Amino acid sequence: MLGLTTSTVVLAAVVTFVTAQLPPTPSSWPHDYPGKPSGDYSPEWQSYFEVTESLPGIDFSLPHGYAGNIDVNRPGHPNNTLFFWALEKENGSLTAGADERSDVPWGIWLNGGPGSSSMLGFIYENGPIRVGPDGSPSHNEYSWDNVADYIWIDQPVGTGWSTTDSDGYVHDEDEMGRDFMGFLENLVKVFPSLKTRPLYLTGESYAGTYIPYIMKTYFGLSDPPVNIVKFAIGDGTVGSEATCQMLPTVSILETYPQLIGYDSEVFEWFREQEHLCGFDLNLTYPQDGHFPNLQIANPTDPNRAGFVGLAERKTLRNTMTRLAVGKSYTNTGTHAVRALEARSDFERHSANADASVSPRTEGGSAVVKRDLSLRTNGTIDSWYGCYLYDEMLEYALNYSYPWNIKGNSQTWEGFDPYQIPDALDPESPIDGRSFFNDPQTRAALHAPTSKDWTGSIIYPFLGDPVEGIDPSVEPMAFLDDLAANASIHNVHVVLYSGNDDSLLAHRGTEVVIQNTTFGGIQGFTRRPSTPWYDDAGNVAGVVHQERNWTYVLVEGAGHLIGYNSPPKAFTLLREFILGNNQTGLVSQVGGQVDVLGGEDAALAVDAIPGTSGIYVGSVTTQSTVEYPAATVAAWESYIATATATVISNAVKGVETKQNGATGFRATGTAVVLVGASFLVSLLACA
Ligand SMILES: *[C@@H]1O[C@H](CO)[C@@H](O)[C@H](O)[C@H]1NC(C)=O
Ligand SMILES: *[C@@H]1O[C@H](CO)[C@@H](O)[C@H](O)[C@H]1NC(C)=O
Ligand SMILES: *[C@@H]1O[C@H](CO)[C@@H](O)[C@H](O)[C@H]1NC(C)=O
Ligand SMILES: *[C@@H]1O[C@H](CO)[C@@H](O)[C@H](O)[C@H]1NC(C)=O
Ligand SMILES: *[C@@H]1O[C@H](CO)[C@@H](O)[C@H](O)[C@H]1NC(C)=O
Ligand SMILES: *[C@@H]1O[C@H](CO)[C@@H](O)[C@H](O)[C@H]1NC(C)=O
Ligand SMILES: *[C@@H]1O[C@H](CO)[C@@H](O)[C@H](O)[C@H]1NC(C)=O
Ligand SMILES: *[C@@H]1O[C@H](CO)[C@@H](O)[C@H](O)[C@H]1NC(C)=O
Ligand SMILES: CC(=O)N[C@H]1CO[C@H](CO)[C@@H](O)[C@@H]1O
Repeated sequence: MLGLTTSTVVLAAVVTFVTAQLPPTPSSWPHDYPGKPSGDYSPEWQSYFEVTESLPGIDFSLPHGYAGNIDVNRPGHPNNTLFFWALEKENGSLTAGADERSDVPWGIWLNGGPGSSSMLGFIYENGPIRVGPDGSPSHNEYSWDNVADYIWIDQPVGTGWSTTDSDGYVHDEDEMGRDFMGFLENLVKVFPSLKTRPLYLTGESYAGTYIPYIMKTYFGLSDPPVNIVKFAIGDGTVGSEATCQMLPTVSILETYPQLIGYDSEVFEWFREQEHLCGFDLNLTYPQDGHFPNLQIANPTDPNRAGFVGLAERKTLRNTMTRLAVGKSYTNTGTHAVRALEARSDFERHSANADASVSPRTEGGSAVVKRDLSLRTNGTIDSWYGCYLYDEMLEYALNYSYPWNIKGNSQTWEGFDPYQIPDALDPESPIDGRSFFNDPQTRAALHAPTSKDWTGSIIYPFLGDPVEGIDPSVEPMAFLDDLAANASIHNVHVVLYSGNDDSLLAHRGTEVVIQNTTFGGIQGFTRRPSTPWYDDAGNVAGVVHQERNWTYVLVEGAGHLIGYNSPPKAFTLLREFILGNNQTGLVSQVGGQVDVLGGEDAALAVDAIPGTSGIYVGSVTTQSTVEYPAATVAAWESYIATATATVISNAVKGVETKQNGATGFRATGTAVVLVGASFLVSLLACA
């Protein structure tokens, strides 16, 4: 495939590649372990699910837990089950009786995909086990079961250790929601206190699609099986692909100007493209009227006909249906984000046709740049169309140090869409197969023997029999309705984002919030700019809360927040998800607006600068690349002017509304460097 040059042939190759990777839809079913009760689910099943045997390589004590498969009650599909692994906060807290502990919270964690196992979260993010790059497990003291009884669930059916017959994979998100409710009905028969105890439904990435659909199903039930009080989505796919992935490009560049070598000309060029594509939405607080339904303009270059064809076949449009397969996809053992990969694959093979590329060397640090003069001249780039994210990645891999040296533009290794400053090549693997498929683990967790565990599959949605892509509309399309239901049922909402995530960057989440009416007003009424702090007392990002919606930006973490920073993820959970910490809460006190924890003008910006260092090395960080101080300084003075309008407007708003309250820092793009050394040490020990 690498030798192919004409676009038509490449298109065929790419499509074959994508189709060929669609997994068959095998059947699987739960395994009957000794002592399985015969009747309907009941507390009698607790001892069947109890995890009593030790797990391989675990030389520390794990919280008391329960695991196994539970039916989803789908008519005609008796083998359709979800797999769960539940951990008790205290011994006996999950096995409480029906009327006990009625105000004690419990939580559910869902990874995304679609097709990613939540066991990945268990061993790489927020569970008590952390599997290292060499496959050996160590203890994560920031496991979420320290805050509440927590249950990691593999879903939809067929994902991870969840089972389904080959005709039983979900057709769409509505079926997913019904399956999930069926599972919960049975789960609460086993653990009766869970029926009434407050449930916090949490997840990440494509769970940004699952969770709103689960909530929609839940709100449609007159007698729901559980009592959901809050849902929280991290780096989620709530908006469309245009909103979540293309629109944030300029704010990503502002966060990590290293991606364009701190080059203001290139930045201006991207800003022009952003404007031409209609992605320069102006967020106002509050927002007045819905944003348009953004479209991604296709390339117009005749040589890109294949790309356009690919886009029209939805293989590209629904990139996010395949996103979270991400790092864990085990075919290559690297972080191939598959649809992105397919897309980039096409471009890479055709890129030599791009005559305007003229690398040059600067300053001895292997910086090259593309000559953009005359490239577009006020029009949408004919080569990329409005696939701005793709253009940004390609630009970095081709021209920006260190990606242009360390990255492999054939395989995309060396660029981590999940965590921008991570330029490790190869990546630290996220796998877990050897741990979960160990017979000892399998038996201890009462896992199926009819299949092997894999971290991610390309989920085959039966509603799209040709390509298996999720046919359901993005949750943004019904978010006003969902928010109204949430208000009626007093369900609180938390949306959080890692500042270093490029795949589903925080700007997209902010657009989603400003495009939603909750508590009778569209969007937040004030720009988020209140700092929150980690347990060491360092600024950890921005928090903002209004009318039972909370937004949290986490600095020093990417797409997988618990992976990058277990302590920050833990504090986030304890304070803002499970907890009711009111930092960032806007309230009216005698006609005066008050924001708990204050507002910091330096945080009232489109983009908070990321870390200055880019981590390079093989599997673990060997060194950190920083651009020359003069380059950075020049950029800072440029960007302060370039974004001055936005910043001063924001601050003016704050001052007016606060009636002269003090405490605002000077305007400008103060660099908030948080957690650089912390991150390095984390990666080094990961
Ligand atoms: C936890 O409770 C179970 C019964 O539910 C009991 O068998 C076990 O010994 C207890 N473990 C600890 C550490 O107390
Ligand atoms: C369901 O599982 C059983 C094994 O328990 C298997 O024999 C049967 O073929 C499965 N049914 C389907 C429809 O896959
Ligand atoms: C809102 O709740 C109604 C039931 O009151 C339900 O029919 C509808 O599907 C729900 N919609 C969403 C998006 O939650
Ligand atoms: C946002 O505001 C800028 C400056 O006023 C304007 O040029 C741009 O067109 C606006 N964007 C949209 C999508 O309206
Ligand atoms: C804004 O919300 C409307 C529906 O209320 C939707 O049609 C539109 O696509 C959304 N726009 C963005 C940019 O999210
Ligand atoms: C760019 O556009 C301007 C008018 O908008 C035109 O005068 C100029 O010739 C164009 N340059 C090129 C190289 O096409
Ligand atoms: C927010 O939640 C509180 C209690 O949890 C409730 O009293 C209040 O009405 C809710 N506010 C809105 C705007 O939904
Ligand atoms: C709320 O969270 C902040 C973290 O930003 C922390 O500093 C503060 O102590 C918390 N407040 C309470 C009451 O726990
Ligand atoms: C993907 C891409 O743009 N590749 C190009 C990067 O730059 C080198 C050197 O100029 C070209 O040979 C590649 O085609």
